[in-house]
Amino acid sequence: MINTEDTIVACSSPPGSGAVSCIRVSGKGCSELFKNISGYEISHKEVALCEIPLKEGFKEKCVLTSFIAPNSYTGEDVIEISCHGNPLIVELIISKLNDLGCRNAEPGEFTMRSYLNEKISLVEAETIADLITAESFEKLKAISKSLSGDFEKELNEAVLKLKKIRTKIEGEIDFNDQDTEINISSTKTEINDFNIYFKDFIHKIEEAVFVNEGVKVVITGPENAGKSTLMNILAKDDVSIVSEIPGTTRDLLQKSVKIQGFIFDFIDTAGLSDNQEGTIEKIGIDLAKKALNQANIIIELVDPENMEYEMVYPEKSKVLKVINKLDLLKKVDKKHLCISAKYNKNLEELRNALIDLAFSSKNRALEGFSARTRHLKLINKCFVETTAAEKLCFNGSVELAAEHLRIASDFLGLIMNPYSSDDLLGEIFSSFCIGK
Ligand SMILES: Nc1nc2c(ncn2[C@@H]2O[C@H](COP(=O)(O)OP(=O)(O)O)[C@@H](O)[C@H]2O)c(=O)[nH]1
Ligand SMILES: [Mg+2]
Repeated sequence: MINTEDTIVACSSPPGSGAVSCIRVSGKGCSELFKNISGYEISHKEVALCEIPLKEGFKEKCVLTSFIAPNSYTGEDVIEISCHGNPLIVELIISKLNDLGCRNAEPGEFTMRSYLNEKISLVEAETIADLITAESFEKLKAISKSLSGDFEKELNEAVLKLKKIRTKIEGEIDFNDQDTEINISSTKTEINDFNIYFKDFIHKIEEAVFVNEGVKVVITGPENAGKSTLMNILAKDDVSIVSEIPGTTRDLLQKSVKIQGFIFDFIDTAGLSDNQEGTIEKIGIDLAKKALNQANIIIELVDPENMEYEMVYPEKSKVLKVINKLDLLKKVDKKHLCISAKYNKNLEELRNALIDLAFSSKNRALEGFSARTRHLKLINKCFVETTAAEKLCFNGSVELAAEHLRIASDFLGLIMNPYSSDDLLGEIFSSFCIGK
């Protein structure tokens, strides 16, 4: 059960030594605490300089800043205590606050309270967590667009479009008298239009997730094609062992690389060839299969000796076939990108091809916003339902179609308003850092 009745405390600045550390306190008990520590009555945006007695006569000079509910991050009374950035001092202050009745906050608990007090939406809360961990300027820009509401605006548009269709179809069902057929031709068109629009919307969200969480690129292909060499040159680091001995790579090796500011997670695999006999090789192949299932892009790397290599990949995979060992190639294959991983030839072309596959020109110009896999999963579930509804409507099963549209709406609704199940909220907020 989520408890929002008590007063919580945590260090909100990074752990370790620094010039200043910030301890955040939130909850109903703040006014009493403020008075107790500083001797002043709490008022909004009051800043008080005071010495807090800690242990055996040791005192710490702190700056206390107060925010009165609802005008604070959490929507509750909040005190922020700035002290010298020594972890020991932070510990002593928190321990003192524990003695005064404060409970240590769980990860993300301040932001969860902010959400529960309707200061921010769930999408905003998630975006704040992403903002804190963003490792590139491009990502920061996309996140700031989501924070200013771009993603929610697009989402609301989809919600409203769907609602309009539902209202119409449910209205027609309600007013249908038993003797007449429901006229559903315009409803059919509307669901069809919605699905066309929604497909585009899904692409947008996919790219928004790529910007935020990175693009997973799995390198596969026959043994000795140069997969590990390619991995190393893309990673600008010796991540994988390169060897002419087949079957050297067995584990999955992963490395994040920035290309034109976007994050790509490259995964080097053992490839999928069936003539790898040993148990360890087989484990490597199983791992490779798993990775392929989760890939956003698959690079199938072949070399002049294995040009006929063919594999079946998971449905809907984006596969980029690339020919390596350009230096050994007798005739350049115009249909495919030819590179040399070892001699660094046409690698820029490969990087551009990856960007083209992952992002539309709009997102490349960094006009896009950010989103999360959680959102995309729900949006995809919604699409399964609206596609089913379209089919049913065409077959004349209007009531069933309406039911699928209702479920589709519910999935979209879960992005902004998950069931307020404690477990689900706990799951979302537990990935936050402590003190946020
Ligand atoms: N000639 C040539 N050899 C390459 C090239 N790229 C990789 N190799 C060699 O091919 C062999 C197999 O490379 P490796 O990266 O281990 O292949 P993997 O089994 O696909 O991971 C090594 O001896 C590499 O040096 C290339 O562009 N040209
Ligand atoms: Mg290898």
